[in-house]
Amino acid sequence: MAGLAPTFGRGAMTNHWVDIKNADVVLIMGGNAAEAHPCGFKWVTEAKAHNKAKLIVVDPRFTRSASVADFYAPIRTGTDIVFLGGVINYLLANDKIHHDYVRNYTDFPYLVRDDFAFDAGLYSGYNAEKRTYDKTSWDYEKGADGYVKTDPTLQDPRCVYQLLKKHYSRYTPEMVERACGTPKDKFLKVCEMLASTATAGRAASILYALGWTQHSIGSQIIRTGAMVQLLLGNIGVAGGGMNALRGHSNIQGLTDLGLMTNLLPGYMTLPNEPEQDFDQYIATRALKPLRPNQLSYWQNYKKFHVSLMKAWWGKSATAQNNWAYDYLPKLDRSYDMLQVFELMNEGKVNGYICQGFNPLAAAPNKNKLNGAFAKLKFLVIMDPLNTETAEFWRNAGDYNNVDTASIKTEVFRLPTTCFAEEEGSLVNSGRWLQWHWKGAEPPGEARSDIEIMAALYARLRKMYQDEGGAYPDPILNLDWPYSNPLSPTAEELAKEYTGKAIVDLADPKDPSKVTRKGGEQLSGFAELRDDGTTSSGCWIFAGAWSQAGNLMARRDNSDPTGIGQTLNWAWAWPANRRVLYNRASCDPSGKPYNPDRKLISWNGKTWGGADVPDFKLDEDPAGGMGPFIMNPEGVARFFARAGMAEGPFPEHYEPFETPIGFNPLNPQRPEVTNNPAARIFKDDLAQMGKADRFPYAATTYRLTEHFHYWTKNVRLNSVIQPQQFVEIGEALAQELGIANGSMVKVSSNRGYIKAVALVTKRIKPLTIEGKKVHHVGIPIHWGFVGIAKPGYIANTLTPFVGDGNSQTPESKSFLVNVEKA
Ligand SMILES: Nc1nc2c(c(=O)[nH]1)N[C@H]1C(S)=C(S)[C@@H](COP(=O)(O)OP(=O)(O)OC[C@H]3O[C@@H](n4cnc5c(=O)[nH]c(N)nc54)[C@H](O)[C@@H]3O)O[C@H]1N2
Ligand SMILES: Nc1nc2c(c(=O)[nH]1)N[C@H]1C(S)=C(S)[C@@H](COP(=O)(O)OP(=O)(O)OC[C@H]3O[C@@H](n4cnc5c(=O)[nH]c(N)nc54)[C@H](O)[C@@H]3O)O[C@H]1N2
Ligand SMILES: [Mo]
Repeated sequence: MAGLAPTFGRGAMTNHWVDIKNADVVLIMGGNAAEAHPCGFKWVTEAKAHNKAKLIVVDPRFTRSASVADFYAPIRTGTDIVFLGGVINYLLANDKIHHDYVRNYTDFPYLVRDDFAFDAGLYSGYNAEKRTYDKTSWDYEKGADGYVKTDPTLQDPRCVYQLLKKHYSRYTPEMVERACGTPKDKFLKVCEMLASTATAGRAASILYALGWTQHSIGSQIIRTGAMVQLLLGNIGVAGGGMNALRGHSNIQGLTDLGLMTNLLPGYMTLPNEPEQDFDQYIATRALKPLRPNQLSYWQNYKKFHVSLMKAWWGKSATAQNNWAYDYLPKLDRSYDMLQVFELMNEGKVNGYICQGFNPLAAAPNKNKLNGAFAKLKFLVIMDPLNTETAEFWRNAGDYNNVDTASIKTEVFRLPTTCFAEEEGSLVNSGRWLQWHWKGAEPPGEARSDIEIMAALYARLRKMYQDEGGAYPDPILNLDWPYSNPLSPTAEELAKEYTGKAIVDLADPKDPSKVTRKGGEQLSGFAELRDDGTTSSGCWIFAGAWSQAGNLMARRDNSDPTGIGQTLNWAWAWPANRRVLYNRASCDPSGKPYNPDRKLISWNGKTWGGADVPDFKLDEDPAGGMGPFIMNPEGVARFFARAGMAEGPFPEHYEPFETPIGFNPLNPQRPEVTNNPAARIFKDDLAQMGKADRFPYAATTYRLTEHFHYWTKNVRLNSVIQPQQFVEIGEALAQELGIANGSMVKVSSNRGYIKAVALVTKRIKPLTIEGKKVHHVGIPIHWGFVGIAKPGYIANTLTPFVGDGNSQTPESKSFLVNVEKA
């Protein structure tokens, strides 16, 4: 089993960094961009300086972002759905929505099946035993013609608009104040500022990161934010968007290339165990349009998939063997990080490869991980640095209290290079693939990850050749066309994932004409075919290295329209498009909603402008094709159908460790206190702490001065932030008699850490359901390896529970107690 640093959040920016300067309002919520994305944050400063933009920050703490905001509102951790649901209610009740946009570009008029129901916190189809839903009823009503029924008047009580309005009518400003602790007047002020962008000429940008994802309801928080943006008509327009500010410099590339256990490159998905039939696998992903004249672009799935299989298995992927479909693993479950460490803890995993990942420090419930690693036969660490995980077996006193002698796990450390010591591309949050060049030679015995993996592959293949094995074909037949098989170059790999023609490609309309010579690089994914004549390791990257060369290496920053659309700087997926869904920046006839920040428009014959149109260039708007071409609806969804684990409309559930112990929206129903479809295992559920012993709401976060667990190996960073501290508000410090700078013991139901108390004005108690709730802030950057002061691992405290869709752990909301140490 191999573990790469998992992506703790997902998504991307629908827009891009530079585009933030076009915003009229910026909402930073569930993130702290000034601290964690200080370079990108400069575009917020640009928007304020040149566009008179208003910056709003909503965070449990008064952060560095808040300190330069125009408006700050506090919120209790884990209650953002109540807040955002309240914004939805406000926008609908006060008619502050972009009417033309929602009527034409969303599923507002779509009718929902009669048997779909929502009752006191639960949707239809719940199975309490399995903690999952049968989602059959979560769907639209279809007519005899096979298309979804609609009511353009929006009067039908079963239309999405009416259901949405009813669902969020419970999310009143009073409810927001009671559940989130945000004073009503502050909440309403945020609503007003956002509502100012419901018109065509104004846009708001939402910037979020881990403060939204790291919750047992994280994915649904993000969906609620997206719904706010759709109501305001802020998706697809310059200065708008849902902008996920990603973490590691290339974590966007990690998800794009499918390095999640359930994904294939380009957001295709691995088959599940019941999906043994190839045609069925394709059919369930190549969705037919749900409304007339819609594109449903995923109908091209087979072209992307077959091209991927050709890239991986070359001549061995044939029409006869369904393009090597049997070589792909069929998932019996999700193998996300929580699941893998659970299996390891059950003693069901022999070996684990940790590549650029320090789970002992990064994953929740450190003590559980200690137990899990001790049950392995071997652990391989590929890392330029020493890590806590590589030394999980070392007794470091209180910091890592293990019985070394009883641990039999064999640990291998393979020193790797880091990005500065190799060339290649990094994908940023704005989906730009930017080529970089080697800056230094690797020290000592370090080898690149590629060389290590190639050498590992060569030896495994040799073993299969010599000794056979249960199913050697996928290993033996892997295509390995690199000039030095032990060291594929970045250029070779980049050309492979962007894609090429395998043989001469004939024009489908005129077979006597060749449109692309065999061996040439493709210009984009439109050239991909499902007959084995093209190959591309990641269809969304197709065209990044074309016959014109390496477009990722472009560095021309000319910006002809002045709105930051530098189409010749690097290359953005998909198709070098900078703003996703940019068709939605124009009205149905193709006229830009905001002529001052025009992305594209229709000139009567063709689409064009400052961006690469998200539409066929000659697609006449009179045909009525919707702008959300990846959805079979052609429009954006308020009603998520069966797409989410918890239900089609986001509903608030308390964090698994809740300071109030009940769900303010459904106080009478204990079974809906927490997310009924979260990722959780039995023992961990039993281990959740209660407010009687752990009364304070804790959250964890980063500091500009450190990068996770690496920079405690660097002298300068270790000098600036030498040791673990926790932030405690003045009121709590006074209650507990804790002095600024003194040592405190912070404990959860899973363990404790000791840290310096930083008593601050930046955290204030909130009143939740009549009860005073204090927050405790815990930065994450220390451990027992490195040159900073040795210390505890913050994740000793965090609960082993995750989101039901992304399985991201709930690191941002749990309960602790604080005592003088
Ligand atoms: N200097 C530096 N920069 C980094 C990193 C680093 O280690 N060091 N790490 C990178 C990585 S991998 C990532 S993923 C990003 C993360 O980027 P961010 O998510 O911006 O960073 P965090 O500090 O984890 O958390 C952000 C904020 O969320 C708030 N918060 C906590 N709970 C809630 C909640 O329930 N609701 C709301 N509204 N806010 C909440 C916290 O108080 C905190 O201010 O940063 C990246 N940038
Ligand atoms: N409580 C709590 N826990 C959290 C978070 C939180 O906010 N709160 N945030 C979570 C998030 S968002 C993240 S991303 C994780 C981070 O968790 P990790 O990704 O595990 O931590 P890092 O220290 O960033 O990186 C792991 C290792 O990658 C190594 N590395 C760097 N470059 C290379 C390379 O080129 N090749 C190889 N093989 N290795 C390399 C580094 O030396 C480092 O040891 O932590 C998560 N854990
Ligand atoms: Mo991250």
